[in-house]
Amino acid sequence: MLDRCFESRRVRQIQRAFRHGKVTLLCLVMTIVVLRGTIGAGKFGTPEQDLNEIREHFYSRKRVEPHRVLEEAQTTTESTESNNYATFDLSKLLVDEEGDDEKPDPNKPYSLGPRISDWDEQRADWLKKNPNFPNFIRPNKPRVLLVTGSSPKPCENPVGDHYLLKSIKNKIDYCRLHGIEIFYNMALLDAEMAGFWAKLPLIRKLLLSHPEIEFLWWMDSDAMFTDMAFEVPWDRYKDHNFVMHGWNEMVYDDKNWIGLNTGSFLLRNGQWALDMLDAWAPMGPKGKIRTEAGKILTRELKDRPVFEADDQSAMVYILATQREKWGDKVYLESAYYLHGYWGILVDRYEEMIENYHPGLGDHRWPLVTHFVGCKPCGKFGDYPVERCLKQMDRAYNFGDNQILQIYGFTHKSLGSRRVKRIRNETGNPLEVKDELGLLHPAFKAVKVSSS
Ligand SMILES: [Mn+2]
Repeated sequence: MLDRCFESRRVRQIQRAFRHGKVTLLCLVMTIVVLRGTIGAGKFGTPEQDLNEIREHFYSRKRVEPHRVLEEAQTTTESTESNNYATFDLSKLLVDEEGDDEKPDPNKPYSLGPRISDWDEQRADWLKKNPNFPNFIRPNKPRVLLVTGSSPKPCENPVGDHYLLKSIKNKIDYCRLHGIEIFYNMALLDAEMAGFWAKLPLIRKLLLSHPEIEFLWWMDSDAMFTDMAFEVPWDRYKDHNFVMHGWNEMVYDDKNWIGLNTGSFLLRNGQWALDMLDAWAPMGPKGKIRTEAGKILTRELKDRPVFEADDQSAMVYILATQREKWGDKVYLESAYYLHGYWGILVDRYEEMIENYHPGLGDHRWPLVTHFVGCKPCGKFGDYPVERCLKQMDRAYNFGDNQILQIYGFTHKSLGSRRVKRIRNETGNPLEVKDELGLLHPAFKAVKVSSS
């Protein structure tokens, strides 16, 4: 009986030892699995390689130190802060600092800055003293600065920021191909001129800081280049200072508020531009001035809805009422789309691809597609959000196809982010010619002086 008792106890002991052994073995296997994982011996590692790497792993603790530190930091802060970007509440970051801006004097008329009346002389003098910064980079090829920008704050919906990224990528592509410099602004330089008026103080500042710039090209963030091959006919504007898309009759005869568009325009650096900005600015200051000016504009201009004064209506008003003062230096361009309204263009892209080719810039292949009334970064636009975003994707892809073809790719369709190959790889990459000649276009060539 006692023996039997001892017998069964031993059996239990052996069983327990076995169980322990199994656990130990499991631990060993787990350790090797984990070590292999962290060291990354991968599926191709031989046992010898594994051993070597395990040895290296232990002898070079320094190398793995940051990993360990990160893990510790993660476990200690987990309770209060999250590492999860997907669920992070953005409003935590968007606490607005209290405004300590100087309050404008209501008795002083608004001004963009100190009065300058000899800018042409100052600039000519500077250009003479700085021959390495010529305002023309080739004959008939002015030095151009494309200026665009967006709000200092993130968009209302994060997807808006994604479209801003697409929009700047699109502009970078065009500017790189055409030898144009680019400036992206995210700072509100003058709180008085928030909204569509913010470009005025910015443009003035850039003209005065960069005398080497001959033309400043303003482009809204909601406008995209859809013809990467079209070069602006600079020679056509040699006697003009201000180029906007528009029609003389619609502006000067009809005073129609959409007779021109200020979403994409060219302004020549000079005293004339400073004077024009001074004439343009007075309806801009926010509050009572902008509201009251809006009433005048709605009353005086054709078909203008009731809303506060905007820069475009103000420009139509200035030109229509002071044509003799400004008209001879303003070129209202309608031979190509310096600005093209998206509503009449985006559904025709396939038809354009079928019948035409880039480089035309006009209704056959628009230089710019401008998403007037879509406000992907704001709260409310004039059109359904889905339609705007879908069509912006199409415009982006339409333009991007001309970039991708340089490298032998294209979007699967205008609605698709994905791309496909359009030619085979070759062992003689330098002999490949892209269809549009955009890899080394003539308009990008730099003339090196022989001295
Ligand atoms: Mn716009």
